[in-house]
Amino acid sequence: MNFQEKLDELQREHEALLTRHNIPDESYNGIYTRYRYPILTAAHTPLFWRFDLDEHTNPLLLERIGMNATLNSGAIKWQGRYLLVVRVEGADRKSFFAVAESPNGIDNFRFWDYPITMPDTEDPATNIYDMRLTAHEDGWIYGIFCAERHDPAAPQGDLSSATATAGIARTRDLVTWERLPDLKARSQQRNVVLHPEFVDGKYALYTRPQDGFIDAGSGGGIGWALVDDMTHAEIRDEKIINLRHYHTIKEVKNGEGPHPIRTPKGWLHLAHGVRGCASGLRYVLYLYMTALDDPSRVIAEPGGYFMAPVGEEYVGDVMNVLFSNGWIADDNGRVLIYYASSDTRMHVAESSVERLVDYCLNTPADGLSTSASVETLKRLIDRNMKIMKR
Ligand code: BGC
Ligand code: BMA
Repeated sequence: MNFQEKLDELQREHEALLTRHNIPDESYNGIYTRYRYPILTAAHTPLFWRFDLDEHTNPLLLERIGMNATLNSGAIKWQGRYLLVVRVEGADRKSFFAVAESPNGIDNFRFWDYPITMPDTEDPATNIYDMRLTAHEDGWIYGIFCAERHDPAAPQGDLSSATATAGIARTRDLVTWERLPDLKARSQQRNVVLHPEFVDGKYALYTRPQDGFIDAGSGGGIGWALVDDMTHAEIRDEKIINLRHYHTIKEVKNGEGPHPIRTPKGWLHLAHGVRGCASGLRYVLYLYMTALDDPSRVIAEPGGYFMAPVGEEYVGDVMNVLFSNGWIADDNGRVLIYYASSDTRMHVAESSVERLVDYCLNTPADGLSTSASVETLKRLIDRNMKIMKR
């Protein structure tokens, strides 16, 4: 096959992948429906990001810049369009942000031509990832993400120790981004999320204090902090609002996902929980709700996970991981949950505000022991026995 024939073939295959119709999965729990096909993979990135299309400089049509994964995406419905700010990871392990757009939120996702140029601060990060998008009532769209740097205090020869800080930027069009100073905090921070409304006239952040780069350590869980000014954001007081607990799905770590959704019965939160096991860290998703008049007060937390990996979701660069930092609530109550599996690819699941709130308010809480779980189970069986005998 000559250069042009091969290129035509690649383009046909790429177009077929991008325009593939997505299909709801058949398995039923009433709470959400997964879609069968991943919505974004490394293969969805444009061919013109990966190949030099000039036959003179690339006569063998080799891939010049490899893409490794498309994962942990922020999400926003903007001017009626479904946009993801995707964490794209190159073969060189550097993540960058790129917008992918879909007409319906379910399939036909297509990357904008250029990735986002995120300005650096005076202390440039080595890697940035996992953006949370918030269209704030102040009129800006904020993106808060993890900025990772090699730990300046690492002993010589230790090339793995790193520091995690919350990077902050804002935009009006998702094309041009104004970088603001990184969040000032006493501890390292990852999974920082901006609440969409002012609280007591201040900006409100969900935080995740951590002792080290990986270890949450004495950081007790998801925190909450009020900040006067996003252009000089500094955490002075931080309280833990959603705690980790022994022998739960969030024993080791947890972190806020996207910003919560306002519902008539409270703020609906999506988060991730992590536990350790022989095969490494297991990341699952869970939900909780907080009060409308005080978004830092938990009013419901169903026991256990909301979503955990299934099938091919288990497999990838970092096995046994579901992670979400983006969801979209449509005006009609539909909720699209964007999640990545095993740090490799993006998926969508569909639900509704009504179903997710029902799930939160009526799923039994974690009783924190086997006997409590068995009593909870027996109560449901007892009630059902009466119904089944009728
Ligand atoms: C990776 C992240 C990961 C973090 C902690 C970073 O280097 O890029 O995906 O969450 O380490 O393990
Ligand atoms: C983290 C996250 C994600 C990632 C996960 C699993 O700590 O911040 O970037 O998906 O680890 O590697």
